[in-house]
Amino acid sequence: MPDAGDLKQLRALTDEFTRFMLSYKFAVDEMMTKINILREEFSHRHDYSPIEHVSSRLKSPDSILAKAARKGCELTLAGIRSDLHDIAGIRVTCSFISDTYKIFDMIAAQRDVTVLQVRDYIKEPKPNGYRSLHMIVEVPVFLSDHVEQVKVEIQIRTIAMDFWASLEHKIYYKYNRAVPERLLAELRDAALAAGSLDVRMERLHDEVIALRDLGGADDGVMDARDIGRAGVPEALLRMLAVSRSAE
Ligand code: 0O2
Repeated sequence: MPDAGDLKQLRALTDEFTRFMLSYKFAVDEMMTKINILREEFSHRHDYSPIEHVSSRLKSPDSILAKAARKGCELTLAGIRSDLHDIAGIRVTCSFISDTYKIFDMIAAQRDVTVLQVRDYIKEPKPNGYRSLHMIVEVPVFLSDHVEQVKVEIQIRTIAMDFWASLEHKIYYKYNRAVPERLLAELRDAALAAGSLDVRMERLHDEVIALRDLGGADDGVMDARDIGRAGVPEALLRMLAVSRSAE
């Protein structure tokens, strides 16, 4: 049975690990706020949002330990903090390839964000077909007695890239990392198809934007937040007046 000293030490270690994980949670909160502000402000200024979806996750303690062992990093919190870059992760899904670079630039331009590493798997896809734009950033987290610089991995990709990556991830784990060559070839093929779909969709989108800029018709829908702000057509007002006087 553990004695009081052991229990005290266990409690102190648990507390230290909890504070370690909390710093990553706070860093994710900071980055999510920044990204949501960019998303809202961009849609307000440009009438469309380059971001379709944002999600975040923290690596589980088991997965942190497994990756630290795999990378041969020093098994201390300081060693893990310095060598593991993706304990905190954010994924930003965009409609179009150009949007992924827009988001990247907007994040990198923030004064308190330091970009530590960039991996552009969109320009240079991985041999298996994986495409995504990765950045490791560091953000300050203001705690009660000190400021900590915390790393966050941000993956930015299109819907098609994300669809491919989540399917590939599932297949990879289903086959316990030993995926049959036939499936690997199909995945490479699907990645190429997703790549050309991205290019076609962006070209179509650019055409639609050009038409709209020439004064094309509106698309017939409105955001619920605009109720009360959008004007009511004169013909509709006249119709309401007629039906009211008939009541
Ligand atoms: P999980 O389970 O998603 O967290 P480094 O961290 O720099 O030592 P790493 O991890 O190879 O080296 O960096 P890289 O290549 O930037 O990959 C980081 C993350 O990108 C991975 O984290 C995956 O989430 C994703 N990723 C990279 N390559 C692939 C791929 O081929 N297919 C899919 N589906 N995702 C990929 P983890 O920790 O490997 O996995």
